[in-house]
Amino acid sequence: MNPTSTAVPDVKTSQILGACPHDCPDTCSLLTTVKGGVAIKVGGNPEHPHTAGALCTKVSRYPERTYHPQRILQPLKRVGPKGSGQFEPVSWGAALSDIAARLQAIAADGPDAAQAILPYSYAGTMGLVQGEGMAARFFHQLGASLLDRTVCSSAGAEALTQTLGGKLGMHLKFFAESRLILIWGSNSITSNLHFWRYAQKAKNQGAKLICIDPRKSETADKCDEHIALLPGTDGALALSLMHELIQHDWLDHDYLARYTLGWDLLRSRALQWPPERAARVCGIGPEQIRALARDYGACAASGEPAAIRMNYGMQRVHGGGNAARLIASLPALIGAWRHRAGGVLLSSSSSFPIQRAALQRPDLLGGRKPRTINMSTIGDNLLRAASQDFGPAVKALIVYNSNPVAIAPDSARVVQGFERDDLFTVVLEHFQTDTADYADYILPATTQLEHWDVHMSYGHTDVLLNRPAIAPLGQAKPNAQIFRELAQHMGFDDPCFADDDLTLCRMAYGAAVDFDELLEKGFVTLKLPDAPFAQGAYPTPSGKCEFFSARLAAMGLDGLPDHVPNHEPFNSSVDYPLAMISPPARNFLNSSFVNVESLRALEGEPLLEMHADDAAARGLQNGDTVRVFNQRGVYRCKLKISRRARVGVVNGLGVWWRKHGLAGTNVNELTSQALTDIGRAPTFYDCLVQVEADSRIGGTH
Ligand SMILES: Nc1nc2c(c(=O)[nH]1)N[C@H]1C(S)=C(S)[C@@H](COP(=O)(O)OP(=O)(O)OC[C@H]3O[C@@H](n4cnc5c(=O)[nH]c(N)nc54)[C@H](O)[C@@H]3O)O[C@H]1N2
Ligand SMILES: Nc1nc2c(c(=O)[nH]1)N[C@H]1C(S)=C(S)[C@@H](COP(=O)(O)OP(=O)(O)OC[C@H]3O[C@@H](n4cnc5c(=O)[nH]c(N)nc54)[C@H](O)[C@@H]3O)O[C@H]1N2
Ligand SMILES: [Mo]
Repeated sequence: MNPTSTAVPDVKTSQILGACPHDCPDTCSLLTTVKGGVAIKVGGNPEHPHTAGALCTKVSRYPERTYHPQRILQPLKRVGPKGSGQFEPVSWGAALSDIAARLQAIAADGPDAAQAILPYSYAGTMGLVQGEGMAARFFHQLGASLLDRTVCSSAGAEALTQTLGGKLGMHLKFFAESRLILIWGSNSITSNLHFWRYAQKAKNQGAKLICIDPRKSETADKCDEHIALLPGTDGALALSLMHELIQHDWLDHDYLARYTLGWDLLRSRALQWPPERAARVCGIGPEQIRALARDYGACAASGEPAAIRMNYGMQRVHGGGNAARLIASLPALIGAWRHRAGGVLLSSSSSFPIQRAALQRPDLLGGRKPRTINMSTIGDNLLRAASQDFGPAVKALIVYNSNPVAIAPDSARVVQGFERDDLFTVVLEHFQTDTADYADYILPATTQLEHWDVHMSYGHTDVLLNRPAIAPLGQAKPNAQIFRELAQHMGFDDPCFADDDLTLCRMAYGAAVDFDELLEKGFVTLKLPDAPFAQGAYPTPSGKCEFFSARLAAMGLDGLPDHVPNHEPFNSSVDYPLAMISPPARNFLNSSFVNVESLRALEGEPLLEMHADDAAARGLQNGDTVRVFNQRGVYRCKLKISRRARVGVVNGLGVWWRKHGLAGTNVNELTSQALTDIGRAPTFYDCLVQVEADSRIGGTH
């Protein structure tokens, strides 16, 4: 067996090196076993240190997903009303000619008319080639609207950039050497399994693990302590922690003086947050805050490394950006960065020397400056009329690597937008998702087993390569190929539209990564310092950890981070007294995998977790069908009385497909389009609701 050979359609068994394409910090190295041209097993590459030969349950089921009987394997054209899901097969030639003609007609309507065309994509694949490679070239040449890709992480990303100078932090493997790990807004066992391995190792060597999360998650179960704060109150907790560190002088004065900016200002602000005040805001006891500060401060005193694994769960609220800024500031107070096992990790993305300009060719805009549309408010944006402010109404939408009808907030508005009869919608997909139901054309895309790609990671610092393990199924084509052919139909003649996928793979990192090594091993570890900020060297304008950000101040924002309350604060509404969060389900990846039967069976059905006291107060029983509702909509699902829910907070897990829900809806029927303080991100976990028994029990869907 030669693990580096490409797909050969014979009866021999071969093993092909690949990369997991999913939106997850682990970015695993895959080893696909192929027999007679068929992928029979997808496993973890034992040679890759972080993957260590093990995959999560869902990606182990990749053959089931790839060969799923409902894979879309030929182009489809809509024949029924939008949303009805009725399509008929059509040839690639006919589909692409018609799509090109429709786009050309829109673009020909005036100088900036192509702005009425909008790409909509996210991280269905994180691949640099099948993501924004050829697609970006296509939309740049066209002069289409730009998409602000904010739906996941942009509040936290902006916070890191303003504080540390980039999406940078601790290296994954050094968590194993930490003595204290705060797992902050992250259900690592669900969403960052390969980090959990290192955390376990630390724990086995005596480290203390503390989970900070409104939900008693699987991860919280395995930690030494759990702090179940109310959603959106992390900023108050961080400020109060700082208060205690200052009061007890658990500080690294030398680090603060040399490598930070704005300490006096931050110090004064933190001193306004004694534990009693923060405890009221967070809905926890002041002694929990004091204990947390003692643990964190002890590391300052002893010089033992204290680490924080933050994840994006804590930034999906109004004040998510400010809270992330405060948490990212904590390690500097105690000088945790001096040790390679100390500091914080939210994202490692900025470590990667990606050659975006070569890959995406923004120069093809040729001086045109199309508007930018925020993907998180797609509902409202599809419903906006032409205006001076907005420009033309959106007339065409090209969706790839995303399922906005299921995953974008405020579904009622999103669906209303997608239902518009005058909107021309093309969806590149593997499956007939909730979004594909509204398409004029569905184009069959290949999966990761069928195409080339290269990857970065936001949880570690290895570049990965993905080789095709099998030939494309049916008539499916890689996204890049679809855009290449569409470019041809549009008459785009720049030579860059002829670059094939392997050329694009080489271009993604250019000379910064040894491509031959990547071809051979499937991964290349970037050479980076062990402890990035041990001697300052922050890539901020001041070169310091910026507690105070002059850049934010220049944008008219508070230059100093603060606790910013939710748009919908707990206790602010009589009608909607419960806070609802909707974090990831373990066996789904956002809305991906929901249609894979064996995984759906593990998740059961859409559920709302509720504390027994909240259920009793409403006369609700476990297993009742309930109406969860607020001013935006109604979502029906089964109630699960669960110790995982704290009083006052309900958890609606996973992003189910609407069509698998009880009444054809999912949890995003309730979430709002309001944005975060910085980073223009959505606020999925900043959402008040009420819950009552469904009077239509046993009734219609
Ligand atoms: N299995 C699986 N893995 C995934 C995903 C998935 O859907 N399924 N999603 C992937 C994606 S897209 C991303 S962005 C990453 C990271 O995804 P994240 O969304 O960060 O994923 P989690 O760490 O599972 O969940 C976040 C945790 O934050 C908690 N939380 C909610 N609100 C708050 C709050 O206000 N404060 C605090 N402190 N905690 C809060 C939730 O209860 C949950 O346990 O994971 C990826 N990995
Ligand atoms: N209520 C609530 N809503 C949320 C979240 C939450 O926690 N709660 N999480 C949010 C977050 S963090 C994120 S990142 C977003 C994620 O939202 P999306 O990025 O839309 O992610 P998915 O739901 O996984 O949908 C990705 C789609 O891409 C398709 N796909 C995969 N690979 C390819 C490919 O190679 N080619 C093509 N053409 N298609 C492909 C898959 O089949 C899938 O249907 O959801 C957000 N929505
Ligand atoms: Mo995400």
